[in-house]
Amino acid sequence: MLSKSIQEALNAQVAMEATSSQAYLAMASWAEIQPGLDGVTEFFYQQSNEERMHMLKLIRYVNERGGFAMVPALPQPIITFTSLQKVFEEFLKHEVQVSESINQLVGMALDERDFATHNFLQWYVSEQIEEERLARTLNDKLELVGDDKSGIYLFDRDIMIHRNAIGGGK
Ligand code: OFO
Repeated sequence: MLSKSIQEALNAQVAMEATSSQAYLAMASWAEIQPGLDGVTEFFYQQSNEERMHMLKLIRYVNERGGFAMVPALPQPIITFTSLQKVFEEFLKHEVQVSESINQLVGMALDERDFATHNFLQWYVSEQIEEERLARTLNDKLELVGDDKSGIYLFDRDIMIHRNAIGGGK
């Protein structure tokens, strides 16, 4: 059985994963209407699906442990961006926040000696290492490319290769 405080914290994480999913969906939609960003579009549609899966995993865990997972109301995410760089800066910012939140949850599970939740959260800990690494790699590449159109072309062409290489897609 989950304690009230752990249940609340897990529900807050549900909201965070749902917020990530919406944020990446908005990025996908923005990218889709830009000329030539097919790779980036696909990347964010897949990221969005992945975040939804992270949310579902939490929902099912909370309910399985005798709690009640509450589907949250969500604010509208950022829907337009002034550059591709801005999109990826937001992506990294988001992932760093999610990692911090997971770390806090892990600490809380330990404090409360809720070892089942602590164990459950280890999957998220590893996932966040990969997601942050992916976001940083992509930001570094974009910084190198700057405004160079052929660089952006290659970035878009290769983005799914980087995603698969770093281990995204869970
Ligand atoms: Fe849910 O993994 Fe990133 O945010």
